[in-house]
Amino acid sequence: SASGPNGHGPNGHGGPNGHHGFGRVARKEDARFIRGQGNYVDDIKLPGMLYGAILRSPHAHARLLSVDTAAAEAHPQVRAVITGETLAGLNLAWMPTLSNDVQAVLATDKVRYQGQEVAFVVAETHYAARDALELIDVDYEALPPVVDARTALDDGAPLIRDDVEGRTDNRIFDWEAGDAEQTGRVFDDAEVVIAQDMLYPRVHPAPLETCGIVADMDKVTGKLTVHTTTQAPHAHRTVYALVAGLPEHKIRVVSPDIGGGFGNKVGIYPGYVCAIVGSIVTGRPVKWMEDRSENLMTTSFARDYHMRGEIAATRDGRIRGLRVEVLADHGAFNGTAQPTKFPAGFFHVFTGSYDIEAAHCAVTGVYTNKAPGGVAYACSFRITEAAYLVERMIDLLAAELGTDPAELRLRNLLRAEQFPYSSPTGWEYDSGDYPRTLRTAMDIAGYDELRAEQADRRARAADAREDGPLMGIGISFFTEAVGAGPRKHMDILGLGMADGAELRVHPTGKAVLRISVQTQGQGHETTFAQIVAHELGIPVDDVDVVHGDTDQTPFGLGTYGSRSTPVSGAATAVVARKVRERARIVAGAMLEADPEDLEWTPGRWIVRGDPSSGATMQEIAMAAHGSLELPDGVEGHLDATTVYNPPNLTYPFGAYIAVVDVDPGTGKVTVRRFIAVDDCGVRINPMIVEGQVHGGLADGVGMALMQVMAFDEDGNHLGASFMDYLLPTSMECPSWELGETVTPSPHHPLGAKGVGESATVGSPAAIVNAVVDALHPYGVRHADMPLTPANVWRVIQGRPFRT
Ligand code: MCN
Ligand code: CUN
Repeated sequence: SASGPNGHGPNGHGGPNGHHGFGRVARKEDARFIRGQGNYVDDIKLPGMLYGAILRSPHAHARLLSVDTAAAEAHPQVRAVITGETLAGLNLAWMPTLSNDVQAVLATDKVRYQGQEVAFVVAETHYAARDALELIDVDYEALPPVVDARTALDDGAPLIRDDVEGRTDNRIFDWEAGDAEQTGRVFDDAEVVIAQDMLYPRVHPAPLETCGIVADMDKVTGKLTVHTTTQAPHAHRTVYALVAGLPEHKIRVVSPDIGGGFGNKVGIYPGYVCAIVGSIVTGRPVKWMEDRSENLMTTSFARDYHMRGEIAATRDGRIRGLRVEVLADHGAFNGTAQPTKFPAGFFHVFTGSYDIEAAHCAVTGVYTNKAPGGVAYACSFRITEAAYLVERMIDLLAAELGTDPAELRLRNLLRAEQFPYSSPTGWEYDSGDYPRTLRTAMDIAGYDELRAEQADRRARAADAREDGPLMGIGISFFTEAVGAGPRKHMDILGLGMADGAELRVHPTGKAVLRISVQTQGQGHETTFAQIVAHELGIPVDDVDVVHGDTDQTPFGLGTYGSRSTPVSGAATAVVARKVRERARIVAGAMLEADPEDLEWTPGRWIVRGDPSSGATMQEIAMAAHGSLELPDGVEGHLDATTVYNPPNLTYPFGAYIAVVDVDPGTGKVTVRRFIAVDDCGVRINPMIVEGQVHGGLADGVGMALMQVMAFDEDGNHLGASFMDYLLPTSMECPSWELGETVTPSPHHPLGAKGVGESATVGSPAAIVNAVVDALHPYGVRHADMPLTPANVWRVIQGRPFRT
């Protein structure tokens, strides 16, 4: 049902959520959020609950000589002090990471980054636990740290992972994709070759709610219940089962309301394991909540890719080859989250949206003395870095050739007739019409007029030596690969990436959908109800969505990589269609007709061609639970279950245009306008999609202009508060100008593609391209993020202004 761009129109029939399907339905979950009645982990208070706090390393790299806990244990309110030694006795000092490495839960031998977990105190109150941390006496022998990834493989670099037998250096992996030889040949006879080094700095997802857990081990039943901030409850349960040796049916993971995830809540952190052990040791529930600095210093970072890009082209602007070398800083333990076979995630989709003959990338991962657990922050598994790289390279090429960057893109974008498209690094893009999307963005922007305004301003600045702001226009076009993923291609820690769904229909026609994905703000309680309503023709308000509790939902891998709509959304459509088919048989019995002779009209099965003879979903549901005689072999009720294994990923895309003004006196960048045209196939709820895009665009402003997790040469973390690590606010954001095109995914039952990370992936390059474009009269080719006033000012110092 490729309805118009806005689904079935605003708010449809009846009250807002009497709506029977897709469209701008008001978010159901907001009823509690706007009343301040959300229920977050830190709101949970269990009888007898204790509080945990973590002692953390002040050093980036040091040998642990001794940990004296006697004074802390003597504190009247302290119930337990757990150290690495305690955990080693339980065989829990180390835990597996999402990348098949191991990570220290509490340090036993060395500390390997500032903020690493050293001891865990459990006390009657949060304050007592914190106070007792100061009574623990730790003796460290400081070691030289590896702070800059570019020195990690130097001869004589300090060895970080001496816990692994036989390891002699800080190399984690070497990985490549594409055809090196073919790409080499294309570069050898290319007319134009351009190379550029660039850094995608280390940033942080920084959700407003930090990470936390309430662990409750019931010694009588042997059942462990954890309430926790997780984007993937079922995956966490399986990892706990494997780590702790507990059977899965004795573990219940509950994820209540989540105050933003952005990838930060995919992994399992040492504090979670400590709280569980704390509950086992004390026999009481234990709560542990991070504070802001702990969240910024120790949990999943994002990016930290040192990239060298090379692009080969003809003189008249036909791109022929792309080659990339990456040095990936993974921190002290390789805890990045991505499908097992892909140590650099989906970075190798880096040819992006262009028709390129040959491509090759080589990625080397290294350990450094920084926090582990990368890939988080709306990245589509490293596609953020990939999209940034290719979009910068295209602008560099445009500048070299003296071609307009929009023109260069239009000349090289994949054309509609090339889909499904097989990329040089092995991807099959499902659908797209890229030039149409870029032209739509250019129309909204008034691209030609903007270029004319820019030329005029530059001329005036050159003639009159005006000191006014410099205007820049930046484009980025991105393609994502989201909806991981087909079982034959990918798994995480051996777990396949298919999702279950269960749908029950009560006798009165009200429905309950059970899914495994976990909303963190994306509005699943609304959009998944809309999918069921759309398929069964019942009101959205008649569908309840149950999620975030492993005891109540089918298995599935959770919400990240914008996979909820592509995978669980598809599962929901499939299970609803199963219910609809069961309803057809019941309707046949009710109408005394052959089910084959019935046809579906929204909400009703009717005798083909006779709308006066039919049964609504509500009537059918009642009959299915009643005394109506059903044909032999047909079970009563309408309930159904399914497991959806996606045949391919979905490939959403978009064209973004940023207009910036740069003050050459201060280096301050103002984003004057931002045009975003997204294509995520069929939109279930256009309002929620636009909200997702707004959020991601703000992320882009943050990364492009403000954010970096910096470290000094001793490995001290310099961004551990919101005074130093800046979040964009409405003050830094323009009023977003959105457009859309709709190219349905041919393999998704609803034609939908994911969208939750699109704008974060696509927007940084547009802003950086715009700033570099503004600085063009100074001969600037490239500048690394974040383009803070100081960085921009420094880049243009000593350079003459020439048009
Ligand atoms: N949607 C739609 N039509 C489409 C595609 C999506 O109506 N064609 C709706 C979906 O039904 C869902 C929302 O848009 O309600 C996002 O869907 P999807 O693209 O499937 O992404 P996920 O639900 O899997 O969300 C994950 C994604 C990721 S990975 C990060 S990171 C991120 C993001 O979502 N974190 C977020 N957006 C976020 N938004 C909020 N408020 N908070 C976060 O932590
Ligand atoms: Cu990469 S952040 Mo989102 O996939 O949870």
